[in-house]
Amino acid sequence: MKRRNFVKNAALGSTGILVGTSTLSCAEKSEKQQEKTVSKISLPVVVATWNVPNATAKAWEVLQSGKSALDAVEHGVMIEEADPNNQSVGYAGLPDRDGHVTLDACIMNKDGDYGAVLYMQDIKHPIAVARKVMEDTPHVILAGEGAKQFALESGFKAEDLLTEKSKKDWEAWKVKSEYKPIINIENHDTIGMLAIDSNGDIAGACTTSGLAYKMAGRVGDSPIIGSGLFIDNEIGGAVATGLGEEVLKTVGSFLIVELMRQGRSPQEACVEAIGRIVNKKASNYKDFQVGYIAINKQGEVGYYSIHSGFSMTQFQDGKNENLAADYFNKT
Ligand code: SD4
Repeated sequence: MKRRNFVKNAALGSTGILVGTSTLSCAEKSEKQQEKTVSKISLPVVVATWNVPNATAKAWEVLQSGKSALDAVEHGVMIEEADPNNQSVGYAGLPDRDGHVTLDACIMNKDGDYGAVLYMQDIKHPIAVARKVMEDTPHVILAGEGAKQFALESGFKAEDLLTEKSKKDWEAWKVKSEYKPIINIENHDTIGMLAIDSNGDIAGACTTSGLAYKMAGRVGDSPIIGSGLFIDNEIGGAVATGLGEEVLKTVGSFLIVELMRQGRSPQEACVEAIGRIVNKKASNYKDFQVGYIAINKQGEVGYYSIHSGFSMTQFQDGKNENLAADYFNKT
C-alpha cells in the first residue's frame, strides 16, 4: 500500500479512531509495521506558534461548534490580530522604519486553495481579507493599496493600527535606528496556526506585522505559500515564524510537508528544515531565530527552532498547553 493511501486510511474519522488493520494483507501488514504508526488519533487538534492560549481556545471553540478547520484557524488567529498587547500581529503591530504598520497574512484550506494579502495597511484582520481573496477573487495574492481597496469593498473598515505603545517603541528605536532582527519578541510573534477538524481535514493560517522596523515595502515569508505556510490535506501542514528571509530562501513549510510525504515524522521534518538554514556555508544563524511547527494527518505534531525560547500552543483532548520547543543552538 502506498504511504499516501495508508495515511488516508489511517486518518479517516473522528476522536479516538483506531488505525484499521483487519483488511490488510500480510505484505501490507509488514509494510505497515515499518511505518511509524500511531495507534490512535485524537481529533480535533489545534496547534499554533508561540504562547497563544486564547487563540487556540477560540479555534477549539469553533471546531466544537461543528465548523471546519478553515473557520477555526481564521477565527483563532483573529484573536491575536485584535490584541493590543501583541505587537507582532495586526492591530498594535510594530511599524516599519517609516512608522507604517504593514500586514502580511495567508490562509490555506483542505483543497489546497490559498489566499494572501501582502503589505496591507489600516485593516485589522488581514487573515479575514486573505480568506476573501481565496474565496471571492480569481487571484491568490493582493498587495498594498489593492489589498486595502479590496478589503474596504468587502466591508472591512479602515483604522489606524499604530497604538501609542508601538509608536513610542518605534520612536525609541529611531534614536539609534539600528536594524537587527530581534530573537523571540516577548514570546508571541508571528502567529501561525494549523488545525485538523473532526472530519480529518486540515487548514492553516499565518498572520504578522513582519519584522519590526523593516524597510518600507519589505514582505517576509508569512504570506508566501510554501514558505510561511503550506497545507496538503493528504499529508499534513507546516507553518513558520522568525526571520522570513531565511525561511523564504529554503521554502521551509513546503519542505517540511514534502519530507513528511517521504515518511519523516513532523518532528524529524522540522529538524531537517532548520538544518537547511543553519548548515548553509555562510549561515549566521546565531543572529536570528526561526521556528517551525508541523502536523501530519494522524495528528502527530513537531516543533523545533534554532534558538531556545520558541514554543507552541497545542489544544487537543480538551487540554490547552504551551510547550517549549527543542532547539539547535545548545552552545
Ligand atoms: C517575517 N516571519 O515577516 C515574519 C516575522 C516573524 O518572528 O515571524 N518574526 O519575516
